[in-house]
Amino acid sequence: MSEESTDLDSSLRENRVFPPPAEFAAKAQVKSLEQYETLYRQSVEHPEEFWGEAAQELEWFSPWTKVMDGEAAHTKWFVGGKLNLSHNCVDRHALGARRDKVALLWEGEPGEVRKLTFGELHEQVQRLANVLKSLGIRRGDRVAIYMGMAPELAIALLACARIGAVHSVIFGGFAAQAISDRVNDSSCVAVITQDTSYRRGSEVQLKAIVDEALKKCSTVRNVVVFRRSGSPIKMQPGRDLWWHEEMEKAAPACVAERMDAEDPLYLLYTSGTTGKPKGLLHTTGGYAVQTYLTSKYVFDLRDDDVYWCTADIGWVTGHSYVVYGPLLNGATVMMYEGAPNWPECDRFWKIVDDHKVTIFYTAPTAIRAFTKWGSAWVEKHSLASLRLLGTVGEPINPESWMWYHRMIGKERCPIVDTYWQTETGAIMIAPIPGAVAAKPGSATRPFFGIVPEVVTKEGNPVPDGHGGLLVMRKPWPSMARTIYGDQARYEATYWSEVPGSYFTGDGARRDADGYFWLMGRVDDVINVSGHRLGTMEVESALVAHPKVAEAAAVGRPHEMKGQAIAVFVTLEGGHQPSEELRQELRHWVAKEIGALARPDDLTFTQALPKTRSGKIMRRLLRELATTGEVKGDTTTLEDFTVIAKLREGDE
Ligand code: 6R9
Repeated sequence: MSEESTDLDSSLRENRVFPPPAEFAAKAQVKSLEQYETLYRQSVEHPEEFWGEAAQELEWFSPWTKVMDGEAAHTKWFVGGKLNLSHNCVDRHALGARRDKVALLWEGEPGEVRKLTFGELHEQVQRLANVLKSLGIRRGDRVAIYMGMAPELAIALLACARIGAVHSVIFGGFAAQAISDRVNDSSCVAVITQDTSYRRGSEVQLKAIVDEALKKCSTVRNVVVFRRSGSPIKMQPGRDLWWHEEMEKAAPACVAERMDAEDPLYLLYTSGTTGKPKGLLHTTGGYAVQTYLTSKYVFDLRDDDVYWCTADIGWVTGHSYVVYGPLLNGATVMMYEGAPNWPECDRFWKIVDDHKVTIFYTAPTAIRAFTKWGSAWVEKHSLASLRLLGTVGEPINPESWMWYHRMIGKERCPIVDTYWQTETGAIMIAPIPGAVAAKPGSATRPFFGIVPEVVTKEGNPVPDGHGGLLVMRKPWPSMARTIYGDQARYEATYWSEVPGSYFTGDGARRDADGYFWLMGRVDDVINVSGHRLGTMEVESALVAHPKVAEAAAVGRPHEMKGQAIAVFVTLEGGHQPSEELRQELRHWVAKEIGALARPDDLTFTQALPKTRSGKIMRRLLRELATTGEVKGDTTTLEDFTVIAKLREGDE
């Protein structure tokens, strides 16, 4: 056996390579591997030159004196430069050639369509900025936003950015307690919300949840309420204001604040490994430059694209790749309000055809759902407008990748697997689609200026082909600058584990071609008899079985082996759990990866516990596999009944 297959550090034994389609590469901004490699080399050898040049493509009120200054956790970017992101996302286009180009192309779940040109967006953003000002909101104040996927959500972000208020978007699926915690952590002075929002045919009571949350928040003076459904809600006199009434009264022009490059732009909370959510703080200049440049190159954006990232703006992907990145590029951004399976499982494909979407960016968890629902839903639609596909959020198992490539991309569209984090602000590792060949399951090679490395706990480089910790050796413009109110935790979590480097918390390996293979969070790596196994490998093997829909693998302590593998499996429709199937699947994994990977425990379940952004909560499964119950924090869990059902054991 080769080194590769005995070393279970490196396990996704995937060796298919998909070069950029010639037709795509011919028109792409970066057309060949040589061109990528030359640009990459220049970008890391002369980062100040590289990022400085990229920044010139945006509009600055006054230039920076130094591209970067300081080091590691303390790096500052575009020192002294003044700019405004709302101005760059909107005014720059509205006052130029794109005034009548559609900026936001929105479809509500019930089916209505709205189109806002850059000119219209410009007016809406300025009016809302004036509304916020009229409420006494000033530069530096924190404003919480709790909305569904309406154009007004994007307008709210841009209006805050315009006046220098720091937005803190709270995903519309969070419960009241999560809102109170986040609002209080950063002392928000106002909340922007809406009456209700549509999801799978029913209404989410956003305003009522805000009312509940604000009982525990003393710093909020006002609540601005966008009317989406018109369903009856309670308005608290003196505190609550209707969006449409205030917008009508507000003046249509509002000069954008001159923000310093290092001024805060937004806060976004992530659920870390500990109980308390971390409010990651992103700043203005560096974030603008890297979201702009990654959107331009990774999605190979062209002026006639209809770009659709299916993420909710409540997550970082929505911030960087629904709002800021594409709008900085003057792109037409598709937004959809509701569920992918409403009214039927082909809603996304219908949207792609109806609006001639050219770029489609989604999460592996969604792709697995589409696979489970079956190809017939896809085959009803042409999807001929698509030219590029993307994924984000977790490693994609090669099975799903192939399905995406064949069924959605019709073997014509490159797939960009984009690796990054809330903390990194923008894409870090992803193929430049006209230049770098894809390998299913690999995020491939670093973006310009990014220097990832796989290292040991001590920070020593790990040889290619072996697993280790993924770090970033060099700072990058869009990195989060701190955890709000907790600089010590920021430095301890990200900049102290591996001295001098940024620690991602992910395990990875690099192959001989310099491709990065993400192996999941390091706390998700299972160590069986001294051999490390990515949970992802076991899952990937299971999902490749025709009867398995989804799988999650975790480690639990084991006397002899150090750790044993516990897996949780959901079956494709029409298949029933049985002892026979349990043995078949254990054997299957052993056959796919090696006897070492044979799951010790296999639990059939109807659903896996997931965060609202679709990530499997392995922490909960680990706890369940270890102790037989779940006591840990479940605030980000999407469906609480899942845990109760899992606890009951096999169904
Ligand atoms: C953008 C986003 C970050 C974590 C990250 C990693 C996982 C994201 C990935 C990926 C493998 C990819 N992750 N993209 N793993 N391949 N293409 O998802 O941010 O919600 O903060 O999650 O997601 O484990 O550390 P966030």
